[in-house]
Amino acid sequence: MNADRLQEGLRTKLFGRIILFLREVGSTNDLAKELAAYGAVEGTVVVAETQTAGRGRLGRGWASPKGGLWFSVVLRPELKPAEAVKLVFVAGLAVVEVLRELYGVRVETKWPNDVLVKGRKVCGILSEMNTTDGKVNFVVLGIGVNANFLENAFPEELKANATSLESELGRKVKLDALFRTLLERLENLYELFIREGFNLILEEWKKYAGFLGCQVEVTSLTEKMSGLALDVDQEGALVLRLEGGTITRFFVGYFSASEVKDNR
Ligand code: BT5
Repeated sequence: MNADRLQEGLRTKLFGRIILFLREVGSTNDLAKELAAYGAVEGTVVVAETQTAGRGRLGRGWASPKGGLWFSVVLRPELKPAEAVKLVFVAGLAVVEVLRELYGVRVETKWPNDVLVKGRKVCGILSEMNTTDGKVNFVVLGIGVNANFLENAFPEELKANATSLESELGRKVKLDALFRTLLERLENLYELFIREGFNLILEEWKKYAGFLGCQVEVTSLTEKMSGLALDVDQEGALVLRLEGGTITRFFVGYFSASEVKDNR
């Protein structure tokens, strides 16, 4: 990845006007949250070639070898927390649309934060929110795309469930171009979400949701449940019909920066 060329021809108003590029960082989300806490403007982006402590949700790790696209965007939406949690769908939709358009891969969305190819994860999204008294100070949206490396770069335990663009396409992709296109789409969909609300985003996102109508297993903080995935509703909740016929909903959680630390 060429740091000087990341902004070349970038057609955004706000996203990526400030880009911090690092060869190596613990986690782009952590650094972006730190910058946001110091007042970084909306659209500030942190990109890294590798992450030594890449993070998933709930304290899980994220393998981030060289060749992947690992970046985080600082957002300052004027939304209530219950609305801002839906940003994870905005990011998922942006990734799915761009990967389909640029490379013709049949990627799908999986509730709430995954992008899959043939059932294997090619991208993960980590949305973290910082709030005070029910007001959103900032959201950091982290996106990790397994791009230019093969399966042997994954730790053994991930190989069955993870894939990369290079594995799927049989060639490398241009990371700079992927980054710019993603950032542009993300900004467009973010604006749409702020202007028009969640409906359009959700309807589009659901078009790519291969899991709907399938038997799925959901792990929440407290329990594991399996059932038929009926829908994702207006609140971003997964609607599941359990074996006995009971309908239950799972919500997308969110963590403020401090809560994430406390949970470890
Ligand atoms: C996610 O969490 O999928 C969110 C991943 C977000 C990564 C980006 S990279 C830029 C930014 N900076 C960060 O530190 N994070 C964000 P979750 O749904 O909790 O999934 C995590 C699980 O996915 C792990 O427990 C593994 O099983 C699996 N996994 C780890 N690394 C992977 C990879 N590179 N590809 C596919 N699966 C992976």
